[in-house]
Amino acid sequence: MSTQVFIGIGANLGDASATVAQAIAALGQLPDTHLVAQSSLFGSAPVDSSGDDYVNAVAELETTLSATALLQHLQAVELAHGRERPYRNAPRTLDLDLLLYGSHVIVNDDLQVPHPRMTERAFVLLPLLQLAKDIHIPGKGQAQDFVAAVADQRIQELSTD
Ligand code: PH2
Ligand code: MG
Ligand code: MG
Repeated sequence: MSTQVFIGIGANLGDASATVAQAIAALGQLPDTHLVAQSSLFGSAPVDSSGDDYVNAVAELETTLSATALLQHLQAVELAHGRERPYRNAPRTLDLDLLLYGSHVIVNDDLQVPHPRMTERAFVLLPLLQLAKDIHIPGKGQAQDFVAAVADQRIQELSTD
């Protein structure tokens, strides 16, 4: 049985648009995984972070990987793009966040799913809703019900890819 998964993608160092596009391609190459859809790329002001505007997107996958195995692959793709972690929310070449893993709720030392801050961030909600306007966030509610509260966060669609 495969699981529907949504990955949040963000970058604000280097050629962020190119990095996000390469990351989406890399997600499509993961073992036991299909890339189902990708959102547009969005430009967004840093939230609790610094530096240049981010480029953000969301990818929808179908996978038979466990959440833990998928997380390890995401971290390998981040490292392949030169990700360093000098401090929390530091500017980053590439950030891949496991937003939703089916309707599972996962809390362990390495992983929290749904991503704990996804309902507070326009750069997650808008691309996610492009792909799945009726998506439900386990333990939280309908994703679209959180959009009004993030209307003050600056974000714009960069492309219609
Ligand atoms: N990621 C963060 C912190 N702040 N801001 C924007 N605009 N986009 C991000 O992807 C982002 C952020 C932590 O992962
Ligand atoms: Mg993140
Ligand atoms: Mg992350």
